[in-house]
Amino acid sequence: MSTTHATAHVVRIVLGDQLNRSHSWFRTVDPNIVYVLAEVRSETDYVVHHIQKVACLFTAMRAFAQHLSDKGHRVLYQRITDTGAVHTFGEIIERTIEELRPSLIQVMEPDEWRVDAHLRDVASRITVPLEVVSSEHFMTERDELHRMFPGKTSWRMESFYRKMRQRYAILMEAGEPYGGTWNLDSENRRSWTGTPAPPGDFPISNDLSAVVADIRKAGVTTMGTINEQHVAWPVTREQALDVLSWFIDECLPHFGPYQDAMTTSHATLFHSRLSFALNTKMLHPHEVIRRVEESFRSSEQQCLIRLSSVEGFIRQILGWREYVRCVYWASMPGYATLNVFNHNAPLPHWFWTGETKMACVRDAVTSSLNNAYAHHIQRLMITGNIALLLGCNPTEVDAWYLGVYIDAFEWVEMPNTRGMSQFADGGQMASKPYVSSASYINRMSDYCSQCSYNPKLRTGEGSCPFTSLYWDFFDRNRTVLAKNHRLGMVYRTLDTMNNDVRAQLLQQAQHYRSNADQL
Ligand code: FAD
Ligand code: DLZ
Ligand code: SF4
Repeated sequence: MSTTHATAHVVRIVLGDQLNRSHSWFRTVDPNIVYVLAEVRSETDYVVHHIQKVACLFTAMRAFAQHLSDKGHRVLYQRITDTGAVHTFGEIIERTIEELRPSLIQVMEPDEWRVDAHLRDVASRITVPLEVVSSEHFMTERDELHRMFPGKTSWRMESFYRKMRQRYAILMEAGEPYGGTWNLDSENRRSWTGTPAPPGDFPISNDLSAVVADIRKAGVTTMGTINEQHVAWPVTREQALDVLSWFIDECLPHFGPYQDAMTTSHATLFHSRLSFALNTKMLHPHEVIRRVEESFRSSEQQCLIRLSSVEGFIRQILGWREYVRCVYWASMPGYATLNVFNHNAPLPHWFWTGETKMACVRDAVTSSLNNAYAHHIQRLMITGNIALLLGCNPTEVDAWYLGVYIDAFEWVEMPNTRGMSQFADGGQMASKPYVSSASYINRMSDYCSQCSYNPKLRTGEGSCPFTSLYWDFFDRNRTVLAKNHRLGMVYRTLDTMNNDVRAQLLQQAQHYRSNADQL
């Protein structure tokens, strides 16, 4: 796969999450252009990643390089174990300049601020021009929020999403939302008690033993577990398309209503598991949306797929995914330090072991450690919820989320974690903090019946930590939150509570916060 040291006019760097076969770069084969992909320690080590994430990413990069080479492109690939390997993108570029003497270096727009800054620094040091081109992946530009909502410094996903539906004519009819409503979220809040039957077998199982051996040989520190011979993530475009077809056939009909449901008996329920394929650009968001809309329109006579499922799914990709990216680029680098509540508690040890008596947290953390995956509501309303209620430092929370999930890249991880789940931005991207007491978790899951704590008890031995911590959170963050009109009801309830009851709740919460590692 690697080329000789013959010179090249242009060197194009392809980052590990830029595996977009349809990019215009690859339309023609030109012997004067060399493509460079590299496994580097700067990327494996900026946070401790899940072993499945590193193994899948390296495998997908290797397969992509092989694909380019098979098509006749000149490709240089550095494996992490290569003798003489260098370990930043800057060093890769400098070495390539020395060896190939190009007159131009090109990169696709990186998705992370950290890498963007690094490449800008490299560009200022090298003698060859470095040109940045679009990754041709997203459906919005980095500065979209400024253009869509001039002068605003906080935004709401719903208005963004409606504009996107109109711009791309998705689920629209004669200029109006299909079915007459933009958002059918209110239909999507069912719990799951065994029916409908869970989806059929996931179509992918890869043997990644060889790449795992390389990662271990290189001494990369990782977290989580892996069953090396059966890794259930797509690592090529063909596999990603198989997952998309599987999702449409097996999951989409039930995606909407059970989107927020949680159960110990199925880790992914009707969720697509497409985020890794999307974030590494093996799939384009527009093609996923198109396939889903087409399957709905072709089945609508038979009513096989509900509009609420299709709308709910499309909103995640056309709405949330694009929106969080725009929030990221509108707010970095300052966003990474926001901490409106001054939360500074350490993340409890059970985030790395799953060893907690709270059944809901145990299930969400164990799934994360074993599968590099938890679905959205587990991330938001279980692990994110408890971290916020305990007052954990958002930087520690960010690092955990950025490491543990297969799909975690900072542009999408940080607005979701620091913004949506920890509300550390004070409401720049979400209108209120996503926290709940036991009653929500009990309603949406089968966790509480398997728990050492009692969801009905608010204080005393065995009382559910979520409930007392919930009231304590609003009580101690009154200065930041009391003026929020969406929280009027919460504060009215807190203020009309019997004084003794409130004092007991706050005392209980204080006890739990002081003993977080023992929960
Ligand atoms: P599905 O439920 O099947 O949804 C389909 C697709 O919609 C996903 O693949 C994803 O591309 C997109 N999507 C859904 N929700 C969001 C969202 N809130 N933001 C962006 N895209 C969304 N997603 C990531 O891709 N990377 C992350 O690092 C990440 N970190 C998160 C951290 C927290 C605290 C929370 C609350 C959410 C996070 N999400 C992240 C969003 C979401 O949880 C995942 O995209 C989703 O769970 C991936 O699983 P899936 O492919 O089965 O998704
Ligand atoms: C996440 C990651 C990891 C673990 N390793 C590599 C790597 O060795 N080489 C590479 O090019 N990319 C890797 N990545 C993805 C990058 O971190 C990602 O491309 C940038 O952060 C831009 O989003
Ligand atoms: Fe979670 Fe509380 Fe229910 Fe236990 S009782 S599963 S801690 S919500």
